[in-house]
Amino acid sequence: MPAYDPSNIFARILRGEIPNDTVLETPHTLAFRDIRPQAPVHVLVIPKGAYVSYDDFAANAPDAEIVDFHRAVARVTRDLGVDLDQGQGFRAITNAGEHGVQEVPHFHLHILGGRSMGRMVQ
Ligand code: DGP
Repeated sequence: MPAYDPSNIFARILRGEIPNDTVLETPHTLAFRDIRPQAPVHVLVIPKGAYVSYDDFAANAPDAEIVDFHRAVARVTRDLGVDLDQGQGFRAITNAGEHGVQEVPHFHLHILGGRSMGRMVQ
């Protein structure tokens, strides 16, 4: 696992150095709109802790942070109306490392919805 780089853009957002369009904040998690949205709903959900990627988070975060993060994901899908009770669904993806073409080295989950996202494999 590469060392966590505290100068990454999401660490700066968490420190309040860069503004963001927050949709939800919980004790361990922040969700905010992606600056380059690829769908009508495009939100990034990030843990407040310093984790490089999903495997880093899943392996190393305390249980309380992991639960808080996933409950926050569910709340975001409900609050933005893309959950399956009120909406038509969403896609949740995370990019990790070079092959995942991860741009920002702080673990984040993309929540995309508001339109059909298409098949992943054509
Ligand atoms: P990736 O690391 O490839 O999973 O994608 C990073 C995403 O982060 C990309 O969709 C654009 C978004 N992004 C990059 N910089 C900023 C920023 O300063 N603010 C916000 N809200 N989003 C950003």
